[in-house]
Parts: sequence; C-alpha cells; structure tokens
Amino acid sequence: MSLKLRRLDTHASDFKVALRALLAFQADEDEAIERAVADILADVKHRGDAAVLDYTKRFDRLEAAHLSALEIDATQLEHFLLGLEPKPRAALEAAARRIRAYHEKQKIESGSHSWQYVEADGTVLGQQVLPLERVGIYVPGGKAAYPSSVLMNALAAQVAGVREIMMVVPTPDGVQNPLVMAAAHLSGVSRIWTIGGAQAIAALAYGTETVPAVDKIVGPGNAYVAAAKRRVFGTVGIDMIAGPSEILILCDGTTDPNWVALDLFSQAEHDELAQAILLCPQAEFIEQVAQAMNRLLAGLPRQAVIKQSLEKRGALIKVRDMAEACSLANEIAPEHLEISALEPRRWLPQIRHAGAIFLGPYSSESLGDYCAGPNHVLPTARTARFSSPLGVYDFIKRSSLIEVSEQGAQTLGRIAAELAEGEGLQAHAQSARGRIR
Ligand code: HSO
Ligand code: ZN
Repeated sequence: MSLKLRRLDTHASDFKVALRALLAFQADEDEAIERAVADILADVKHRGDAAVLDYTKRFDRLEAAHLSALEIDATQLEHFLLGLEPKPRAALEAAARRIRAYHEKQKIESGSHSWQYVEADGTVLGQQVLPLERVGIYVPGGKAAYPSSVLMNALAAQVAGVREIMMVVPTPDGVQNPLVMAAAHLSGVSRIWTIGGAQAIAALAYGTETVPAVDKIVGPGNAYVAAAKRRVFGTVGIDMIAGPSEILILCDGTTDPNWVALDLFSQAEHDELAQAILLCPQAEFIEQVAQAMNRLLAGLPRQAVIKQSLEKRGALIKVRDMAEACSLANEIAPEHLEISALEPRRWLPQIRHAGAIFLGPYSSESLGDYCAGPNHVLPTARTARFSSPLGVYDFIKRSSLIEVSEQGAQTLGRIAAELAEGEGLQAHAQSARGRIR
C-alpha cells in the first residue's frame, strides 16, 4: 500500500491557502444527533433508572431488571486487577505511579492551596480552595476504551482530593474490558456503571434513583456523548469537547527518519480524522521520512486508519528554517508538539501554543500518552491558544473569603455606598452605611 502524502512548501505562493485548508476542521453539528440526544436527556431526567435501562437494552443489547445490577462493586473491581497477567499489570501500575507523582507535584506547584492576607485595618481577604465533591468519568466502549485515559482522568481527580469518583462505561453485549476496570481500581474510582451514551451522561448530570448526580463530567466520547455533554453543561461542569487527536513534529533533520515516521503514525492510527504533520527545513530528510512511512505502514494492523488519516489531513511541510517552523507551530497550536532536534531547548522560547511539548529525539508522544506522567488529555483543534492540559486544577474550585474588620467597614462602607447610590441601589447603600459609626 503506498501513501499519497500531501507535500507543502512554505515558499509556494499558495502556501497560506493550503495551510488554512489543512487546518480547517469543523465538527459539524448533526441535526439528527442533536434531536436524539435532547430526547434521551429529557427522558432520563423524567424517568430516571427506567429510561437508562431501556436505552442500555436498545443500544448495548444489555438487559437488567434494575440499574444496580449494572454496577460493578469494589470487590469485583479489585478482581479485575488481580486477574491481569503480570506484565500488563506491572505496566499499568508503573504508569499509575508516575502519573500520580506528576499530578502530586502539579498540585503543589500550580497554586491549588488556600491563601489569605491581612490589611492594615484588620480586614482579612483570601481564597479558599476545595476539591469538587463528586466527579463522573465517561469512558467510551469498544475499541476506543483506553485504560490509559482512565488513569489520566481519574488520577488527576483523585490527587485533587475529589471525594467520590464515579465512572460509566458502555459494555455492548456485556463485554467488559479488564484493563479499563483495573485502571479504574488503581486510580480511586469508587463506583462504576456499565452504561454509556447520552443516557449515561444524563444519569450523571441529573442523577437517577440509583446514580447520584455529579458536579462535573470528564472524559471523551462519540458524537452523542459530546452533544450530551454540551447540553448538560451548566447543570454540571464538563472538561472539554475534544476533537480528533493531532501531532506536529518539528524536526531539524537529525532524528532517525523511522522514529519520525512512527511518531506520525501513532497519532494517525487513533482516528481517520486525526492529524499528523511534519515541519522540516531539509528536503532530503522529508524524502527519507516519506520512504520510511511507505516501508513501515505495511506492518501495522491499523494501516487502513493511518492511510486515511494521513491522506486526508496529514502533511509533510518543507520550511525555510527552524525559526519559521516555530512560528508555524504557533499558528497551528497543536495538541502535541515534538521538537525533534539536536538542541530542542534552543527553540522552546519561540513556542507559545501547544498542549504538550516533547523535547528531543527520545521524547516520543507515545511515552507521554502512557506513562511519562503529564496528562494526555490535551486541548485540540487550536484551543491550546487559550486552554491547558487536564490537571488537578480542573478538579478544584475556589471560594473568595472576605472578613471585614469594624474599622474596615468604615472606609469600605463609604466607597460602597457612594457606588451603590450611583447605581440606584438604595438597599445596598443603606446596608453599607448602616455599619458606619
Ligand atoms: N494520543 C491520545 C491518547 C492516547 N494514546 C491514549 C494512546 N492511548 C490523545 O492524546
Ligand atoms: Zn495516542
């Protein structure tokens, strides 16, 4: 199978147009999906467990007399871990340890603690930081059920101190994924229901007789799940609506072309819509990568997905130099950015927008996907311009603290009353003035 790879050159007069076309991706809102999801949400809100059971029977061919029969309890969960072969179990545990350690560090470094200060007149101001109480993690069923994503979502919540982490995962025909269950056990998930789709999102958001309502829902899902999350946002918090995965590799031509080819493939194999792009100043190196890709593709079980993704949305782009590559990277604002170069730190100061930055030839994205430690839930579709990786900070919230002293009330009272009168709000003004001696 030979790959028809898109080649671009920043020198070409139509490059800007070609780049815009390459980056244009609009997840189209499907009317039919929107309508179906709205109906399911309303039905679950209204009929609770009974509605969830009906949809689970219809969509997953999984029947139960009561929703509690679809709950996997803590003992069963532990058995999934104990039942694993030694190698996958050790790998899962090692990954969990490293991800936990990174997030513990993040909790300390990212200001997840309360603070306050005292003014001269004794007034105390501050901020109280507390974890969310109850979080629901959505895990897709079938092939897209990634145990690594369970670790990433649940461990960030657990380290933040979330009291109760619950999970929903569809199990079509009742087929359960032992690694997903084991990962849930390792990362502090306390209750799991084998339900999915918009009905599971509705159960988490509104609560049913059996499923308690959560405060925030995180985790990836198909178009129905995404539409449902969008609709319940406001009733609960949500993480983000993730688009197809992306990688951008900036290479100075010094890395093994096979490594570069496989890094592009590893993103492309996720999804026909995934995006893998190489930027390199050396035409010969780009040729070597293209050859490596053609050679290596045949050996991969997901070659059909990889081919589609690369031919539809991938590109090999010849740039003037690494500086130009950096400025293009900022325009693309990729989910994953590899700076595969001899001196990656030289280019780092020029990078402003990327979900995760992988420095040097040894830092393949796959290591970050599974076990380096940082979260693999990252901003896609150029949203790295304004948003960040999932982290402990997504599972905490802040309350402002205001403790005004008697003396403070004299000064603040005058300011507030003056402004309140300007706004025509007399009750405010009197409340403030009433405390002035
Ligand atoms: N690259 C994916 C995460 C993942 N990779 C899970 C393998 N398993 C999105 O960042
Ligand atoms: Zn991946």
